[in-house]
Amino acid sequence: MLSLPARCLLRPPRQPLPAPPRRGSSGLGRRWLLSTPIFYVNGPPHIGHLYSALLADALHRHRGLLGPGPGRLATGTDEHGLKIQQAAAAAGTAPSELCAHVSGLFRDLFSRAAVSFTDFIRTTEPRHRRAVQCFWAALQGRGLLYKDFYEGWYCTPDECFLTQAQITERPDAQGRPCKVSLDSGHQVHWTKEENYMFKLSEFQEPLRKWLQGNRHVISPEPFYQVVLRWLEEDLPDLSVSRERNRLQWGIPVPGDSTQTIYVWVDALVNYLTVAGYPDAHHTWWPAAHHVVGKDILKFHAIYWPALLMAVGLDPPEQIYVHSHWTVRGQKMSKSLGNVVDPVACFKQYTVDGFRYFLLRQGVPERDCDYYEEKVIKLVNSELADALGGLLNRCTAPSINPSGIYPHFSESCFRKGSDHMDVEASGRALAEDYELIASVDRLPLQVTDYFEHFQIYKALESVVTCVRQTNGFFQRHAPWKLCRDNPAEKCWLDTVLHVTLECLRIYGILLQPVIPATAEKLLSRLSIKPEERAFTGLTFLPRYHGKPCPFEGRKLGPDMGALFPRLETPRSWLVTDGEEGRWVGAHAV
Ligand code: ME8
Repeated sequence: MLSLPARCLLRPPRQPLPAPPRRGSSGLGRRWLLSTPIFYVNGPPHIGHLYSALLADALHRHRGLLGPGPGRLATGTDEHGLKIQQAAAAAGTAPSELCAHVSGLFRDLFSRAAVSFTDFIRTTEPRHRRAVQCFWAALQGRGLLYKDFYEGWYCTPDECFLTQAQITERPDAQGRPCKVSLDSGHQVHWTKEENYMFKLSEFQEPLRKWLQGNRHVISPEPFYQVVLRWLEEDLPDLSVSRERNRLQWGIPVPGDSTQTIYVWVDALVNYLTVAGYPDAHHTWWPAAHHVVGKDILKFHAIYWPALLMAVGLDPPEQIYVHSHWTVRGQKMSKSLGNVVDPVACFKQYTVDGFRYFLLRQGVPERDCDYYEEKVIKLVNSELADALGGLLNRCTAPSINPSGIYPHFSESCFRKGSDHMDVEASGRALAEDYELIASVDRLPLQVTDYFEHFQIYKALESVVTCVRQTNGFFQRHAPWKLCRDNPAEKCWLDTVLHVTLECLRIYGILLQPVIPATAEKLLSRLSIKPEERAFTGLTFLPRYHGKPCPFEGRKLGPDMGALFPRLETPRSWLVTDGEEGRWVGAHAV
């Protein structure tokens, strides 16, 4: 039997609800506990799951490069509930086997995708069972649970209860009328059973106050507004258990063997489990930053903060919400057979190529569409041609035979106000000064975009600078300059120095998104691991009158093209739906 800490089981006097907590600062220099949703194991992972994990990974890596606050990134699998119980029964396998297998697929995918998770939680683990039972005992101890007969619509694929207003009628595959969730389109069933109810209605006002006092706690902003609107409607109490005879695959209610804890309460508590609840969570809670899809916003922005307040804990510091990926304009679904296999995408576009595509094209505010040609075009144009081409051109032995980080000459590229005077500014042109100003601004801009959950904008601003640098290189055509002429050599080296400096900044800033490519780029430039942090990042120090530690340094070995151009494909791989097996080629 699992032992719960005594404080979970005691029934403390009912305490007043805690005051709505204040949102923390942007997180710089503070702890952060980033999380992805934990994913259901009724089917293999697809690109939507990968996208959530990549967003969280990029944020985690970015924070790590800013230092110095310690951070964690948790992901994992949600393994209990009716949906999994039914999926296992349909597959003729034990739920535990299904869970172990599919959880392994998620874990492997995230490892392969270079998701830098520090914890991978499975809700079937003993540490989690103990946390959930302790959490339940705390709710009960505060008098916030009661038993009642619950009657209403239940949607098993979404694992949620719905009101009459949240359902509609649509014909099923055989044309028979069928009740479905308005939101997800999944079928619903009428249920009537005795459940434990959580007094969610008591939290309507505290939730409102919390949100009003923390205007940035849910981002992007339109999702914050959605939650506020939900809170203007009725907030009924929430059924938080199911009868054990219907749902065996779950954590039993402590002290009542006839009931199983509702899978969403079970799942949400995972964020506390990874923080060390019930014994050691105070170090990490409430530094929680959840990345979630818009489909599970209500669970994270209403139920979860209310449950936390109910046990006397602060709500999470931040909820980052993203929209969904569609495939060639259609919702991704098993029944349509258009579920895109991320592993096949890695084979086709490389890991960094696909990471780049998802994070560059994914705009959290709106749904984004995946199709193969778009990936190839974007990745070839921005990574292979613009970035890789630039590195290739400025390190080519014909142009830089000594293979060093060349010297910068102030007399060719003068600092400051005299740049309007062409004579005084040496050989630099007005556009060159614009480039310097853009790259100077870039690190702050990128950090600002990351902090505002706009990674796609951070990438857009890097690409704009990469293109500007290509323009600079093209404009001064260093391949036409003669090394034997001292004045030309000075300018040639300066053009190369500026270009390499730009590439160094891009390599450092791209680390959170394309870690392997950034590593290759920075190694080629001979930038040491300890020189790759965002802190103290100075672009072109020689221009600013400071010494440059890289000047004169031997470049790293040439390991070939930075990013190989992708072939135009003849096929794309999809799963065949219900069984989630990977099938062969589909003509485009
Ligand atoms: O809801 N585009 O798990 P789930 C982008 N276990 N992201 C998508 C997506 C798409 N088309 N489809 C899914 C659950 N996602 C619960 C969560 S958390 C305590 C419990 C992503 O397997 C997105 O993050 O259905 C979405 O919220 C999540 O996967 C749902 O995963």
